[in-house]
Amino acid sequence: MTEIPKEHPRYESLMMREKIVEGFNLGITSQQGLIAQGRGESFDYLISEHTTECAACAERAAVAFLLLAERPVISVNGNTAALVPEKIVALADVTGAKLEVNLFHRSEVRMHKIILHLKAHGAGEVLGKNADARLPLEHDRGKVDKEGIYNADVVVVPLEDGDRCETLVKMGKVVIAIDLNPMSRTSLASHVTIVDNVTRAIPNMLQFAKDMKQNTTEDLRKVVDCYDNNKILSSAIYEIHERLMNMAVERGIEWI
Ligand code: PTJ
Repeated sequence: MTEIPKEHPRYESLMMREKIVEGFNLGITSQQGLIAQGRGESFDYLISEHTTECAACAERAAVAFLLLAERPVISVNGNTAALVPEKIVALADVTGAKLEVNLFHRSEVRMHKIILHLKAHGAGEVLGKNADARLPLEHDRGKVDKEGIYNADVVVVPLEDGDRCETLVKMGKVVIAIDLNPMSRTSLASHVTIVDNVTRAIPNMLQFAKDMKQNTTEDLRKVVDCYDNNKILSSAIYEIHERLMNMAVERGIEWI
């Protein structure tokens, strides 16, 4: 890993790159995952690389859905495994969710390496290898475990593709997406859209889960019932718009 000085103004962002590159070198992250990270970076820039108020609200609601769920599952791909292995394992632990590796660019070698990587970071059982059930999808993301995603009632999908997200919604599952692009198909199709970097979203969700774990079912239900994803998406887009306007003014661009 390249040494990045802590005082570098882009420290967090550069460290994320290092982790993704390390993930790639370990055979966890796909080549395409490197490109996806770049796409995420540009959207992260537009939200000032911080957790916005609406993202925090979505993260809290997501945790309430997870704690109320009967069969919650957190889906893990190559990017998530490289960026937040420890925290995603801890989140599954606190919420009682199962972990399932599900890859767009699936290979048995990568599946195996990601499962080992999660286990090295404290995971118990990690699903995904059996692939004994099939979602109605042409590509490999349709290969799932019967005891995991296939029968789940609530699924968390970080860095998802639109097809599978829409399929999971059609199957009647509550889908929680983590996606920095508030206008992606995934973001629009999900029940809860967290417009935040997975590196902030998962630790925030873990903290919410620890804080809310003792809440009554009634209290959790209140959080879920008053959640409005359309409001969250429109706030996310509004925040991007405002940030761009403010930046332009700060940088001396005159509006004509
Ligand atoms: O590991 P695999 O084989 O399953 O492949 C996974 C990738 C990430 C390659 C695959 O899912 C993919 O192609 O993803 P996309 O469509 O490039 O990215 C999905 C969304 O995630 C995009 O809207 C990105 O802006 C967003 N994104 C990228 N990095 C992050 C992110 N969202 C949150 N946190 C990030 N770090």
